[in-house]
Amino acid sequence: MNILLVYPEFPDTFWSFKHALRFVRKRAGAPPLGLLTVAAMLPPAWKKRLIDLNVNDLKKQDLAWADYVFLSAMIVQRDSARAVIQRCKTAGVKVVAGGPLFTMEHEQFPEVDHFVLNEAEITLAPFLRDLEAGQAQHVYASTEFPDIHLTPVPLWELADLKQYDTISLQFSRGCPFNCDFCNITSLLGHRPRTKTAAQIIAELDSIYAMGWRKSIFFVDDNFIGNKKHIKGEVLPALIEWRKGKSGMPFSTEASINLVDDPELMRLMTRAGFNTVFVGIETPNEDSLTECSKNQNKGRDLVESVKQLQRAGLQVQGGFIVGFDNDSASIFQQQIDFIQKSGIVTAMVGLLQAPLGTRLYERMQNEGRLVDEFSGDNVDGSTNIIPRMGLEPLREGYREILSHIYAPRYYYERVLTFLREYQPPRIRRHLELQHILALWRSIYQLGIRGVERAQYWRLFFWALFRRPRLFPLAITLAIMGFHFRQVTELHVG
Ligand code: B12
Repeated sequence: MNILLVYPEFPDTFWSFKHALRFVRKRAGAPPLGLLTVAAMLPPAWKKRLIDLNVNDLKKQDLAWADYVFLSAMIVQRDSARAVIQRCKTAGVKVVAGGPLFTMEHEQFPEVDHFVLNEAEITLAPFLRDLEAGQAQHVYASTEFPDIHLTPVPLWELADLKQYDTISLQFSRGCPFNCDFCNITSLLGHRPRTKTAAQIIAELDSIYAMGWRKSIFFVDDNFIGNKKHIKGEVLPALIEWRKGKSGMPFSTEASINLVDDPELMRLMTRAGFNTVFVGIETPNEDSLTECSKNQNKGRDLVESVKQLQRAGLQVQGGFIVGFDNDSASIFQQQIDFIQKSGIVTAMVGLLQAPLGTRLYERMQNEGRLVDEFSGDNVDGSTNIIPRMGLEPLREGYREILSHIYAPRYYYERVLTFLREYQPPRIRRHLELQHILALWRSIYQLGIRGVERAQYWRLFFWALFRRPRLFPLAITLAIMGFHFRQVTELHVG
């Protein structure tokens, strides 16, 4: 059996990092972990190949080779996924589809032969059994959440790793919190399900053995969802694993209460974590109450962010505007917060209500749902009618984005952050591409760019005042270029 695993193309979005990846000559952020995990669950005798459309084209001969195309996608990849399905139909290849896009809206894709929805640890085996018996059904779905102790090491060797900047791996699924706009708990449950330390070490070993030294993104919904387990077992194992190795800095996603546990922060940075994405959402306490983001309430959020930075963790933040409790002053409040906290990568979006959330239900009951869900929470669109009115919200949103990603404010924020930041000691692994990226940044940002004054100021500040942070300073300058391109795309 020949299985072609296909990952559709991402549009030019905030998280695509397309404009930044050009500097390091990479085609895409990370290989598709879902597909590579599924590949490892297929019979070993089957032949498997991966086409990530963010990296390669899908050629006629690829389709001619395949008995089945296994397709995975997020909602933002909807258009590209449709085009792939169409091509498979024309070529007469059967399509098996899974992953978040199809789990949420498989009815929209009548041409797909088989849907293997939810988590493949439960739904794939019955599909494979039926396929072998020649009686595969149209839809396999489950409301159960599998134990991920048995999830195999993903087949990273199917991906052309040279084309990527990061590798994602997963330690846990699910989140213990209850934010009303987030669909993670309906997709993956409340109780964090974790892998064992041995599983994670086996995954890291296989990546390290392939020669990978660049960053690793732990794509957990909340890495600290089960503190006891990570403090007692996983982080000590990671600290041990890291000894004598170079490169492979870790990043992840976690809730703000990480800052309440200094030992946890210390263990994380010793294990090699240097970046954490945190859902900050809003400095407006009433809006935090409205969306039940209780873990963010009753604390000085700017101070919490700075504590994380001082501990060695760069904080990337998610922000939302458009809560019912937001007034016209929210836009300036968000700008002030973002600038003051030194959150360089600030993902700001309009409040959206994904299917399966409590917010969705409330909006439906109040007759405030509109349109379909774009799936990109940073494109200035929303599927709800905001209380403050759509136009004022969009206008304020544009104001935030054009402010925080304008070179003057962006670079000011980079400096605010770097002044605070105490990076963990991770033995550096220098690659030729990093040096070339520096030259490209000098040309693109320092000579041709509108940000040239700010670029050189940061360049010399880092070089002379904080030389250890110089590579990070250049990386952030390059990311700022990407954010501005995407922002201009959405807000003009
Ligand atoms: C890592 C990640 C990213 C990375 C993607 C890196 C990459 N190239 O893979 C980055 C940071 C770029 C990203 C960005 C975004 N993401 Co994201 N992301 C995730 C996250 C945290 C983990 C994904 C992952 O790798 N999981 C691990 C693998 C093993 O799980 P999986 O892919 O779901 O695969 C399993 C099953 O789905 C199934 N399966 C998957 N594919 C297939 C295919 C077949 C054929 C079969 C049989 C089974 C199958 O089997 C696997 C094993 O069980 C998820 C949340 C989550 N926990 O899943 C959100 C998630 C996928 N992201 C989401 C969203 C909305 C986004 C963004 C729009 C913005 C945002 N809020 O984050 C952007 C859009 C991307 C873009 N470029 O514009 C949503 C998608 C919702 C949807 N229905 O589409 C999710 C589910 C989070 C959420 N709250 O809903 N994201």
